Amino acid sequence: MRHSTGESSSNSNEYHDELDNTDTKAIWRKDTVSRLAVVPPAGQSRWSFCLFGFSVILLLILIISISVTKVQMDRKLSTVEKEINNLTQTLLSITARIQSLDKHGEFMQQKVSQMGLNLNTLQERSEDMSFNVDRIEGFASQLKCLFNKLNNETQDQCCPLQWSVFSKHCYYFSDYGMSWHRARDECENMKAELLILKSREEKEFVIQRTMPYYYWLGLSDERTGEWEWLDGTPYVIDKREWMPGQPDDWRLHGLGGGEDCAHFHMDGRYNDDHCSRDYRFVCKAHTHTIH
Ligand code: MBG
Ligand code: CA
Ligand code: CA
Repeated sequence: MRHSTGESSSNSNEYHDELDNTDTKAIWRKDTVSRLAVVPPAGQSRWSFCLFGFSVILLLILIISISVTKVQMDRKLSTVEKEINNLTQTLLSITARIQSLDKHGEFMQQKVSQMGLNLNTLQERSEDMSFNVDRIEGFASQLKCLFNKLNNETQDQCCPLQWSVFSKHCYYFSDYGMSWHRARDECENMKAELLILKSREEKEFVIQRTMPYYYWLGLSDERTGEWEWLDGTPYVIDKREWMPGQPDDWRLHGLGGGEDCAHFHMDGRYNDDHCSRDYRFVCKAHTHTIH
């Protein structure tokens, strides 16, 4: 093919050669070179090929490493999943255990409170029983006393029914209340006197029977302003025997005056109170004077 364009000016020699040299191989070589003029030179092509190859290898390495990482991650993920499953199972079993423990706890609590109730009942019964035993002992000593009396033997331990005996004396513990003055008179009517204490042992015996109620006793500061027993025996205040802060001759009760009469408080200690209050009382008599 022949061209007449400017670009072919450099080829004009080649045409010339073509004309001069009819060797077809030369023509073909020149033609081929001419055709390959649009392809980059041979050095550059190798470089591009290397670059391309290198990129492919890099890409492959990248894909492989990503795949490996992914596989590793997948494995780790499945391990973590398994662990989470295990933990969930453990948690569920712990929750179930806690719930069953809760139920057991409730059951135990019920049992404990039942036992507490039973214990209270038992305690009440044993208190009742000991009270009854006391009364039976009282009756027994009275029977013994009557028996001795029939045989003209000693009458020392004789007390009327409903009275308690302690060291040759009889004690009456009322189960009703009245003012201190009326209680004093009531005891006298029974040939006894409102309680005058003579020893620590006697006091112990008495308060075992007065607790936890208030009981009048024959102790007052009404007559002279000084504390004394009903028979005029002076009483020296021992603070340990009194409730904290007592006696205080309190006047704000609105009943007039202060507080001049002593009574056993719930725990057996004394308090001075207004004599008009209705409290239970303790009478005492010698076994000789009362039968
Ligand atoms: C009361 C006493 C009473 C008086 C009062 C003073 C809480 O006890 O019974 O006698 O002393 O206390 O606050
Ligand atoms: Ca007083
Ligand atoms: Ca008082």
